[in-house]
Amino acid sequence: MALHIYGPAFSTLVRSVRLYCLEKGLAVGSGMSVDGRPVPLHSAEHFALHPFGQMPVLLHDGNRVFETLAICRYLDRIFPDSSLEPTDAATQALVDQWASALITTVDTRLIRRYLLRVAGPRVIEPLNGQALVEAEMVVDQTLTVLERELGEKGFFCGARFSLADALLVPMLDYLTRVPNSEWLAGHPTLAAYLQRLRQRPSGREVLVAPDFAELQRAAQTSP
Ligand SMILES: N[C@@H](CCC(=O)N[C@@H](CS)C(=O)NCC(=O)O)C(=O)O
Repeated sequence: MALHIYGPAFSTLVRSVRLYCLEKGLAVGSGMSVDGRPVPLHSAEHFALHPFGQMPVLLHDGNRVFETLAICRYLDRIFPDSSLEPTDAATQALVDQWASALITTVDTRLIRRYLLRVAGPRVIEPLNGQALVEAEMVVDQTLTVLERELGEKGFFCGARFSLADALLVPMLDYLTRVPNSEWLAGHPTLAAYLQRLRQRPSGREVLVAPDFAELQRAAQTSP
């Protein structure tokens, strides 16, 4: 049964799930549609898929799963892949602790409190003045922590791609796309890591320039 992610291809978390699927060798579709029918953002049908009107939502074999971590763990159970899932408890905990920190603390600092307020599909509360300076400082501090953790490793949690990489890379990719910013210039280890992950087949397919018109198209073509 085909895997489908409800959510726009530009969403960082939709990108994370797509990267994770592709690294598992799974074909996956995505978009603001279900069974080929447009489902606009925050429509009644969207809230029927996700109680808080968020994305991504995975649809597979009659199952509907929301929350990115739950989606990826569902994929692990249905499509076990020893190359992506650590078998020892310590490495599993390392990946899980970083996956959790990336999707909460890091996502909040880099995406919700900064990126979506300077660029993105709908900048509702633009950052200016002191608030901008403070948000930028937090982004820089967070990148410093991430760079220290990555160190000389090939991937964020060791020698192999893991869920942590699928979560982190879309955020770093977007930071490099903020106009007139040079976020990774001061963090060369993260910059080289991002380049390596962009060059993988999964990165080439997913980490492309965002198309923010996807939301409008779903709204316009909805019956
Ligand atoms: N905790 C959720 C967060 C989901 C989330 O915030 N998704 C964003 C897109 S990346 C979203 O749906 N934004 C629209 C909204 O909240 O209305 C998860 O892990 O999936």
